[in-house]
Amino acid sequence: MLKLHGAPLSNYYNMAKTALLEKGMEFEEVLAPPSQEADYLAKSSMGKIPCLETDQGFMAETSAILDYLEEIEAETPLLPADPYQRAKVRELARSLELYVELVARPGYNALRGKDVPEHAIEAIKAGLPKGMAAIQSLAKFSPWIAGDQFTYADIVGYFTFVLAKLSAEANADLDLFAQFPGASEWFDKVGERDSVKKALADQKAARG
Ligand SMILES: N[C@@H](CCC(=O)N[C@@H](CS)C(=O)NCC(=O)O)C(=O)O
Repeated sequence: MLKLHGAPLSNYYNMAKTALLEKGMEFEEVLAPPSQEADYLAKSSMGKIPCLETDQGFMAETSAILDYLEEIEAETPLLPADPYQRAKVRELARSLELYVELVARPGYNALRGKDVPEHAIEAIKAGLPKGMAAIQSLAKFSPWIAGDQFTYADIVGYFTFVLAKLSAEANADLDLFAQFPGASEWFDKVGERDSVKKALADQKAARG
């Protein structure tokens, strides 16, 4: 059986977990913090979470995990059938990670009451509006982020914005959805899915 290693506090872990839940796949959760210990680095080369344990070995990087799940379980697809549309979903998911999640991430300390260095705040203020403009040009919200099919870009988007919105508010006094028609409605709609509710409930329980 597949084993997902990581922790429910991680937004990346929750992306992989939500995809497994959406697909109705059997999996076991193995609680593992990020680690630079040799035995964990052998499973996840940067020591990050999540990583997925399969019969053939381990893999890390959420985008690789999402693509792998899609290839082994195509009955409940999280990508469109058409190659161009599949690439557009991947383009959107990659853009969410590179231009929103990773830009907002240096500000997450503010959400734990810790200091964020001034240079990081400046990078968030400069980078997030640019990243959001890119997402705005790609997102459709009709009703899902990439069009009429619920895809893994919805999952990546949801768990990106859960934290990125808070980071933008705390560090840059910026409402990421303010000038983004359809974004709030889409976010709420994704949040109503059983898979997402389960991941959030487990996250809440882990916070104690
Ligand atoms: N690019 C990685 C990012 C995963 C990631 O950053 N995970 C965080 C937890 S949310 C982590 O393990 N942080 C510890 C570290 O960076 O050493 C992925 O797509 O899975």
